[in-house]
Amino acid sequence: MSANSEIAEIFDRMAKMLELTGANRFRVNAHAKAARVIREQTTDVTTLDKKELTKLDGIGDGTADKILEFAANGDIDEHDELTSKVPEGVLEILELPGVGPKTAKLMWEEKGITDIAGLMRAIADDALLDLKGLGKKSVEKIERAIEFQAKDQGRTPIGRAMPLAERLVEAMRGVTGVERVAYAGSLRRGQETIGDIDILCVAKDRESAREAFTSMPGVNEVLASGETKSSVRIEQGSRLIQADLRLVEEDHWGAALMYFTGSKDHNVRLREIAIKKGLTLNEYGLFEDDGTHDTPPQSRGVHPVASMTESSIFEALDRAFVVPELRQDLGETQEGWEAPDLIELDDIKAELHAHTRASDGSMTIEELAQRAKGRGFHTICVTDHSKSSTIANGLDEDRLRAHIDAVREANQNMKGITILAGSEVDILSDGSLDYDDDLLAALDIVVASPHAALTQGPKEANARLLRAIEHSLVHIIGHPSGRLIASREGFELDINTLGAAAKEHAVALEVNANPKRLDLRDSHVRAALAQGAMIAIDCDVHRPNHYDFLRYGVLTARRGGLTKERCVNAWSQAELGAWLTSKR
Ligand code: DGT
Ligand code: CA
Ligand code: CA
Ligand code: ZN
Repeated sequence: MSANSEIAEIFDRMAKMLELTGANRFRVNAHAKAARVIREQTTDVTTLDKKELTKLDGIGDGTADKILEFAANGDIDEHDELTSKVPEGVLEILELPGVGPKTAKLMWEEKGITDIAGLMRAIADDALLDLKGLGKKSVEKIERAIEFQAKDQGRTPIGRAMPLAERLVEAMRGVTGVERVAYAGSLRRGQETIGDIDILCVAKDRESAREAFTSMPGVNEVLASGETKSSVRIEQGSRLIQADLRLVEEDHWGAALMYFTGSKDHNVRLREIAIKKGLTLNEYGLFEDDGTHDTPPQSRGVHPVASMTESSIFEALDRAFVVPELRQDLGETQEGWEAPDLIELDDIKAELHAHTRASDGSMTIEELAQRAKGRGFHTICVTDHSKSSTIANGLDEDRLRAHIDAVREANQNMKGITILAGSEVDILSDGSLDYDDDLLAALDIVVASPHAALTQGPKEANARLLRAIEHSLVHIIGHPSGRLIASREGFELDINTLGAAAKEHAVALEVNANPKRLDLRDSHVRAALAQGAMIAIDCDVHRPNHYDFLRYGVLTARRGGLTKERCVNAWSQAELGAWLTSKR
């Protein structure tokens, strides 16, 4: 973690703890503001002196002193003091959707609830209902949130696991004697969450490979270090992630990669196919073997039919090569299955959902566009929030009109990329939109997204989304289910109905590429495509580095079987323009 994000996190925590200990609003807000400002700095704030710090908008004398304190000591006294007052578990409770600071404070002070386990007991005992402002419905909501989190516990979002895995692979590649390294497992399949990171390695000198792996920076604990497998727990942000290193031989690299990439169900199918052909498939290769021996073929010196590469194994099984993302046991191992030409990162030529400082983004229109241009995009759409999203500083009608003018002007001035004026318009709880049609019609693009009332039941939620799809001025439905991975379940989508309606009304359904969202998810994409719908893959850019989310959106879409023809972001400028104007 960079110093800035570390300090920003500390200020965020302080803001929460101040609120929980009843500090005044002004102090709470000053800390929260400081966190936002620090997070957005491009220079390391620990290198600045007091004068430079106080020049930053939102950093006063007191905050500057605390940053200097952190730069000098690596911590902040006020933070330590608050940490000693507020139990860690209370902060965890505060993270639950549906629990605000007021509620967490009441639970703590009046019921002595200081962790999730205590909260679960209190719910089971019906002990929360006499707390001010907590009705039966809100207690049920909290209970669901806890259950939902428990389900996903221990799994790491791909957005955290991938950078770590890449760092590990890169570091191993630099170790003397290491000839091949790759990550396998759920990460290679592009799953939205990862249980552990599986790394395969071919090394001349196994001892130094093992040694390098178990002493990698960030390793917190070595769980095992044996002849062929080492396991460590490694720090990434505030989490510990398990990573396994498996040492394999060059001559069965493909078989090992295939075995440890999985999925388990996919592997089971392949082994069944092998058996039917009188062969045995394992992590050492594909062998001629009738299955009557006690020892495995590789131990009897049987020479494999295929083992060096994955494709040679698929070929020897008379099956088409299956990219890792599709190894899901959804028919891809059947005879005659045809590999779709899946969308690739480089196919994406437009970002259609992005925010500027006008609402809750950190960039100006020009910065946003420069970055898009740097990525080789032909189009960037400016889609700031609409008026009902007050927390996100959504634009009222007057501000939106002025913003449209500003976008048009920026578009005039900037060469090499087209900047379109749009909005991310709230889909209100009844499915109506947050602006009048006249104003929507003045926009080049309308992304309609649900932001509030995200706990609606399926009937209401699907009717709400359907109404937005049917609206003649809408192009894209943004993060349709509203889920947040491991924290909010979101709507239960009737994806078949929504996909069919999206096709009928020429609306694209979004795969929001933010790794906290990945919404639509892989199975939704698959179903929506089967109904003929188009898909948008958007980063929902708020900060410069959010363009990097794209890979996660693409992986999710690939898992759903998306080809570039059906992805609006992969269309040429002319095709995209024709679709957008067809709704004006
Ligand atoms: P994860 O880590 O829970 O996100 O999921 P995976 O798929 O990475 O699973 P993991 O780490 O337990 O194992 C990696 C791959 O190794 C898995 O996808 C298939 C293969 N594998 C592991 N254990 C077995 C097994 O007992 N049987 C079979 N057929 N394959 C296995
Ligand atoms: Ca794994
Ligand atoms: Ca594993
Ligand atoms: Zn957005």
